[in-house]
Amino acid sequence: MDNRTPVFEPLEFERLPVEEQLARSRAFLARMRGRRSVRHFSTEPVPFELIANAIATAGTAPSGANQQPWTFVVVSDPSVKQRIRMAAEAEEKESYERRMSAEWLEALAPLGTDWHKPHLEDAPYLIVVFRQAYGLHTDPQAGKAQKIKHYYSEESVGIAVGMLLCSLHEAGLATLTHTPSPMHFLSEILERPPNERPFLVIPVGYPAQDARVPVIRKKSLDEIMVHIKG
Ligand code: IYR
Repeated sequence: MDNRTPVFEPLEFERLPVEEQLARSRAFLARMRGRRSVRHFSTEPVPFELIANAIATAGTAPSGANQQPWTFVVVSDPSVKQRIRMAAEAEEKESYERRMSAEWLEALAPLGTDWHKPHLEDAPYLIVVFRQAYGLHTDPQAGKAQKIKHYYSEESVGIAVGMLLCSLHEAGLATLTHTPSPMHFLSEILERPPNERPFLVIPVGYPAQDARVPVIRKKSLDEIMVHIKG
């Protein structure tokens, strides 16, 4: 059989009573409303399985042509975390002091961020997410690696990261979505191949005892939803 011929199987789907649907949906919303981006981490260790399960959850995400164009690099080695912090702070210092526009700095002002990134060392784990801009397939006969076009890789990795964040939050952990810029230093430090582009750095751990977060508000449902009714 040609491997491009689709093979179908019955969908496994549990139809829930509507009361249970509503209860689950409300409980999930309430849980997710408690998620915050955290910049003050405790150094307390975290069970590794929580990280592994979150990445496995991200791996269930839908993706363009089911190409799953992601690699999640987990860093717990203190010396590698330190190198990442040093490189990120060097880029961020340059960005905050010279590269970012006044408009950008003004947009960030309510969050109170700056170039200091101690959380990159304090958090017990960094999950560095890479987007595979294209795939590499090595044909055992030809021997030479072939480039495979990837579709919607940005969208795919974004969805997977959303699911990763939900899993980590649900598991009682704090996260930050950190985008040092530029971030090619991550490919060098973590020795990733050229088809993998750094996408996000996610420090994961327990919040510090005295962790503080900026007072911000999320838009209301009315502000974000448009319902076209028949
Ligand atoms: N990458 C910088 C700046 C930054 C940019 C945005 I947009 C943010 O929402 C937050 C920070 C940093 O990580 O500090």
